[in-house]
Amino acid sequence: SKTTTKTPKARLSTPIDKSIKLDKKIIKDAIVRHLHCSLGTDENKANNHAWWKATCAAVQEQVLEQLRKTQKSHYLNDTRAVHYFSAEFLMGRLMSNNLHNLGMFEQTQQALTELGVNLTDIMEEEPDMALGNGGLGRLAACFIDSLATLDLPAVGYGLHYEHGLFRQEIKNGEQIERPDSWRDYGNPWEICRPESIQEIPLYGYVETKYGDNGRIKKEWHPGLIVKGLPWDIPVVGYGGKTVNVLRLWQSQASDYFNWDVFNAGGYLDAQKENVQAETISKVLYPNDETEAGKELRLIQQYFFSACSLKDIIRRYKRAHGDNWSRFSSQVVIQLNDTHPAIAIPELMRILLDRAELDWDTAWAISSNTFAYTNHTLLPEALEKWPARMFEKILPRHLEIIYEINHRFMLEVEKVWPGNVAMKQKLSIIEEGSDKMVRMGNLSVVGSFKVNGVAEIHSALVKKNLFPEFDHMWPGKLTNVTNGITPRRWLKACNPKLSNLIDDKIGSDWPLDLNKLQELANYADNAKFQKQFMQIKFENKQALAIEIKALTGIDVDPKAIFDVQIKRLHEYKRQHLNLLHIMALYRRLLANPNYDMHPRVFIFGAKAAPGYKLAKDIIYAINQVATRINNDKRVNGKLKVVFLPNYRVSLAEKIIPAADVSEQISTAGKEASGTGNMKLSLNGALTIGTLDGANIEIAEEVGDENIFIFGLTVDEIDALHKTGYNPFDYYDNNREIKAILDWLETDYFTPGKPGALASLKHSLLEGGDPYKVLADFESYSAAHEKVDAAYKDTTRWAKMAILNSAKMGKFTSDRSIKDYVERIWKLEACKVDE
Ligand code: 475
Repeated sequence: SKTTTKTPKARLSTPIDKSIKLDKKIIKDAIVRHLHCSLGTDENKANNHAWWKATCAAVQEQVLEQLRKTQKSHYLNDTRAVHYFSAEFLMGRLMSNNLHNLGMFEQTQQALTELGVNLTDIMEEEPDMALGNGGLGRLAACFIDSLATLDLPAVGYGLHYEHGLFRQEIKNGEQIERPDSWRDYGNPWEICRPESIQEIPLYGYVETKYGDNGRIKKEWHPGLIVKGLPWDIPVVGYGGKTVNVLRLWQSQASDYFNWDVFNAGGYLDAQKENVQAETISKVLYPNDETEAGKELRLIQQYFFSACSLKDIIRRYKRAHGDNWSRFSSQVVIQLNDTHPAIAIPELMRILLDRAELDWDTAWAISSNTFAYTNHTLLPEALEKWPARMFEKILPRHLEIIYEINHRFMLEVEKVWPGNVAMKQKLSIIEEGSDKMVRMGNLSVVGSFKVNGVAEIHSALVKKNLFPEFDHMWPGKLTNVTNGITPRRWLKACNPKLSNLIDDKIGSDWPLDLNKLQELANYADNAKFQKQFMQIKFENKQALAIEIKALTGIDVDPKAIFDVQIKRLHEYKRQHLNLLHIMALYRRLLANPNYDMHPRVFIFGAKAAPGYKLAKDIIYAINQVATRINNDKRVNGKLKVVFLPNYRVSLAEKIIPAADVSEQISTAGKEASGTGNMKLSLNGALTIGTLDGANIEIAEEVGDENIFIFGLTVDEIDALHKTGYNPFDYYDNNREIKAILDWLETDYFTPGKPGALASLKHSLLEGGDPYKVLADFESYSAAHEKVDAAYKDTTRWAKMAILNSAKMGKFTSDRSIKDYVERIWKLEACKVDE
């Protein structure tokens, strides 16, 4: 039947009937056909890379069929759609995810086995799509998975970086950055769409004209035009019905401007402009939560925002012509942080200068189209651009921003008459010797909703970051707690646990994660505990092999695997973890019978290349690791592993094998965290502060199934106000003093005394801005509780099971349903069969 049904609520699609249609014979034939016809090789000659590509091509056939059906349904229904604008999409690998979501994993595995090929091996051939730094980019990837799974009309828009996040090597304990070349041998999942190229103006000047009706008209004469070429990555929903797209823009030189130079014999000059244009999408900025303030970064942001807006408008006009009245009821744009906030003045420019609407009409459309997500309160991450740089690159946009601000200041005047200080505080323009454009303020003023990413974070956004905006527009600021896709972060990455869960409670939990609650009924069941912990053990064995291969270090899977995996940042406090490891080491040296279950501390972290102290911490972890791992005296009770090049595909191997999850940020600093959710879902117990989503995780699992320690947000505030002095802890705690002094010797850096001193200094003279010393004792005490709990194997098994069982809230499907209800007001659109 060819009927299309609209359902009022996001529907949970019934899983996987593809399996019946697609048997392994068909898959096998398709793989062999692609080996022959697309790759020009055969079964005897093909290496793993060729098998991987042929298998991708076979899978892509199914993907593209569903993509066509989805696009047709969306077109025929003329649905309202969400457009997720993000400078980052940290997708990782796509093969396993696509196979699972299409419901053809097992058949493909069997088909390949019959061809003498191992699916797990060939999946290792796929480079990660690392077009993001960390949490913010991975959240975008989880969200587009959920959007497709819930049959919601959605497009992801971003940049097609030629080089994603750098590859990290460790040489003599130090981080070395190497370029990431994820596309050197092509990307079998992406489709180039030259028919949808956009042209984007930059630089130049603005001319003021007087139109026939006496109205002032502005005309921007750009100094450079670049082309945006879209690449589409299909995003397969679970159940394989809806396939949405992630559209990523690549910059190219536009021949338009270069011809004159070229014809005049200036071939090389023309090439220079080409290089400049193509630089825009060359490389992802590797800064996590700091703003570099670089011109190229602003151009990147404008480039992808402008391409995406033009793309949206082209599609809107196809259905609605020049009638703009329905724009904001058909289009909602979610700004993933302020990185795409330039889209706000860009839409205003199009509505004013191109469509020639009056200001109020244009503003009504624009401000009902955008919504903004804030991901961090760290002041160094809040984007500000020098007005002078803005004027050079985007002169017309700066004018529009001034006008937005002028009108906003009139509103402020109404609420706080005569209050100059208030105007200075709220202004989109920061006055001073160098005027700055505050992108956060612009985003709040130009959006109809603003959300934080966990309850406490959203409360702090209201209380500390934007209190006056909350007063002016009650209800505009809201919360949507983050989530993760259980398809990638349990079903695909932990097949053994997934199968056990299927056997116990059935197989619809990937679509309805609250079903995991039923596992709580087996938390005390000795047989289930044994099965659950046996799987954890086997996952640890597999990780031990990986650790050996990557670092040469032997670890015992019977030890506690204690994991801290995330970007390296002082506020995340990897150095608190390290100080505690040194404390354990010291205790073991002082007392060889010191009672502790053997522990392996595992780190994975990249530091921004320009972040000196973060790199020093990586070096310190590696040096301490080398010393401890080679010290016979610790008697196998302590190992430290730094896994190089932490990324999505490595996370998928670490997380199923973790016993303990370190979530130890200074309270008030981690907006949400999402690794905390992934680890708990896979049965790791959290040791963590009352920060970000840890608080909501604790609410779900119960205080008895999590190890909470440290100062609360209010206590940190109070400490800050009374005046925090790290020397109080150094002088009064002998263990802290001994450890910090140890860092200054050459004990961990033979022949190089003082090589780790920067760490000590940041914690003492540097003022210990993240209160590491204040939380040390409480952290150490919490670790003693972890140790005691692990020794009681029955108790630990129960706690681990309850962690998995209680993670239902943290599926990104729930986050997306919250966005739909509170912000987007979207309807699901089923795809015709
Ligand atoms: C938070 N990245 C996590 C996660 O909401 C939270 C900033 C500037 C430039 C480049 N990248 C960034 C972030 O701000 C970021 O990743 N924030 C993170 O967003 C998702 O779970 O707590 O730190």
